Amino acid sequence: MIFQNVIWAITLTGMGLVALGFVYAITQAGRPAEAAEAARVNRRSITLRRGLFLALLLLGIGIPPQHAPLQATQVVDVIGHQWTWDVSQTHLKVGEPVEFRVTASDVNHGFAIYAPDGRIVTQTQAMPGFTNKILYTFDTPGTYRIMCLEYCGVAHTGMTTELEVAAAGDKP
Ligand SMILES: [Cu+2]
Repeated sequence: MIFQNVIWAITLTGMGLVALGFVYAITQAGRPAEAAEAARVNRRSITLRRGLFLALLLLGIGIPPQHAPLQATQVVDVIGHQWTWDVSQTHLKVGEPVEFRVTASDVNHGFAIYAPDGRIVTQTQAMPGFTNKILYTFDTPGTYRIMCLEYCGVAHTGMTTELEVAAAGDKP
């Protein structure tokens, strides 16, 4: 299972629990409170909050750090400059994961890859002093276009370059 899908499932479960909490609160609204009942609910709420805090703490410890290697067979270092892309490797293969490590040397840029049919396939921010990683597997060979998605100065629109993605078995 892909890591993002695990996080997505955890997020949905959490959202579901919060929604159930709201439904419970709504069904209980308007009921007169008794002192003993209020004290019991308060104690229970403290116990629940402690348990939730502990669960989140344990979950947080179990999540792998962002700087961990993504185990891609192809790695591409990308640096955005005003107004060019410095791409370490422009010839890639279909069907094998590519790790893009994206940063910038000057200002924020938007790193986006467009398929030959003009459809955007993946994107991230290119930020000075920080490296964003994308793991992407090309499923169609062809000439892909890298474009900047964030206005970064007067020649922003010219900030494009190309990636050649070869079919499996072809010479990259
Ligand atoms: Cu730009």
